[in-house]
Amino acid sequence: MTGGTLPFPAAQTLNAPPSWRCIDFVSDLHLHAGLPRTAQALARYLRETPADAVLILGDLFEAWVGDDMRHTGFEADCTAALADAGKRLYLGIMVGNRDFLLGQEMVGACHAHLLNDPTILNAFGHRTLLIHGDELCLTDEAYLRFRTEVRQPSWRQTFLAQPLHKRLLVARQMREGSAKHQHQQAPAIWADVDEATAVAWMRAAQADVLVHGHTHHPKSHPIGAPEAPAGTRHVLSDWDFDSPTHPRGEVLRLSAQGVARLPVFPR
Ligand SMILES: [Mn+2]
Repeated sequence: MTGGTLPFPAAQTLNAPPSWRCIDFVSDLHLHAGLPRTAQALARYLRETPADAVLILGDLFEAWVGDDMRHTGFEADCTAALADAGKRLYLGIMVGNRDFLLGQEMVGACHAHLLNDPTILNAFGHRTLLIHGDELCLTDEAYLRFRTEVRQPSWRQTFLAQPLHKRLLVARQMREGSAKHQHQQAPAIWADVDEATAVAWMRAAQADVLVHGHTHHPKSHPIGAPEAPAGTRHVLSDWDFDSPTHPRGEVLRLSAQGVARLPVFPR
């Protein structure tokens, strides 16, 4: 597949009310029970942020095999922290490639709003295109075939009809398979968002800002050819405060003054 050939999917529009002063973006926390500090960092961040809206752009959870996961253990604690925030501010949750089965029940329990991928955010005089990013990593063809399959309503229904312990087993097997796959790849050839297609999507959305996660390579830079600039691309940071060697986590904050990258403090 070459750049620009993937049609722009039907997008949802989120109009920021005039009362909003600041909007935060985070993504790729990849929460699971083995990352207690990262979960604590999220809870603290949600308690302390002055933002009117927190928009989570995918892969909040490392694995999500159905909204019934929210009732116990680690996931129940995360749900409580999210729900506490969702009662005070606009909490938007977009699913990623890891937690694509997160659905309305979980979102409702968090007092949150499910964000379509893509969503166009109208705020502070800009149209900002929000995506997770996996769909535009066009070189990862095996993954894109998998994505098409598992996003079918029939696949979802069949999978979710299985008992929770079976679904958890499948998730573990998929994660182990994915870890093996990543291990075999040289670090230099990680899949990135196809910029030509991203520019085509920005034009289709009439957006001059693009915000996405997924690649774990945070940066902000102009996008589009120099003679035909399309605007600015902001790639979000992943979070991992349990890493002994490289603890990390960042918030992208949008306001009338522009965009800032802010560190997150785990405790
Ligand atoms: Mn992802």
